[in-house]
Amino acid sequence: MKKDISIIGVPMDYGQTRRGVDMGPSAIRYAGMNTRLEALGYTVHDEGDIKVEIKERADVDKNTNLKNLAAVASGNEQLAARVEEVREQDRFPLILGGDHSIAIGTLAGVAKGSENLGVIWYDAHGDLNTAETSPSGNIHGMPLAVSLGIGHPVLLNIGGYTPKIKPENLVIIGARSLDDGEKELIKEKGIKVYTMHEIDRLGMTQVMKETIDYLSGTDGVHLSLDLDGLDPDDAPGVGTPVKGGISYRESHLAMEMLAEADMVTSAEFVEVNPILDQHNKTAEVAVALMSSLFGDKLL
Ligand code: B3U
Ligand code: MN
Ligand code: MN
Repeated sequence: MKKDISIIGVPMDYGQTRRGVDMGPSAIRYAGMNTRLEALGYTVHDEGDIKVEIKERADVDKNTNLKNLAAVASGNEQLAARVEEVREQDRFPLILGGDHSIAIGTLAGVAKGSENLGVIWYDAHGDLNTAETSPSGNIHGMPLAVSLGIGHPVLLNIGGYTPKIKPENLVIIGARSLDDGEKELIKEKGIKVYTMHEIDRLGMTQVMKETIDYLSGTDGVHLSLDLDGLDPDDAPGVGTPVKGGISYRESHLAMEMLAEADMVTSAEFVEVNPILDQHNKTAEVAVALMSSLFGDKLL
């Protein structure tokens, strides 16, 4: 892992309809992120937040079936540019959400110039919808499809190129709420998915061993961790909780195994909504998981 970490907050809530997720970056900082990472020997450069323009919140557009396209696109364009700068400085980009639509900008920045970036998508959802398959028009349900090159041209062109990643370099972990169109896309593209069924059956140790092995030939791995991948008992402060999720302990194990494999080159922690949380518990979980990802050991 690089010894310099650059933190970028993205107070974005236009990718979905529940207010408060724009305060995620503050909640995560408040939970003691910088101190935890510094205690592990890293130099933390907190670059502050992207300026997300305040726009009138629009309902789903009849022509595009998307909500707030312009606001989501402009925040992501800025993010893509900032992430690219961090990479040029040879630092580890650590992005704080914000709703998951920000993965479009993060991936645009981290995948630039990389033919085979690996991605771990830790999430209850697939985020593989398009305007055509989305039940909601919420762009936070679409960033993975967009990164694979499927979606609205404005979103595809963020960062100036498409696609950002290849389906064979992607592993989804924790899925338990997939829409029909997403299931079709998974089958069509042959995407590797560990649903909760496989996690229960194989155990997290095996799931992570296989994931690490599967991604071993990539040029680095981006971890996109949606806190709703965890069980709502452990991470209640999210906009779309889904029962039966990954536990706190399994998540720590997953992060520790990634630290051991030393393959993660960028990460984002998204969908922390302090308004829906219990005493900042979900932000604290995010920080605890970051600490394991960056090599904290129990002994
Ligand atoms: N798949 C649904 C729900 C959803 C996706 N991501 C979240 N919720 N967090 C949709 O709206 O696309
Ligand atoms: Mn998500
Ligand atoms: Mn999700």
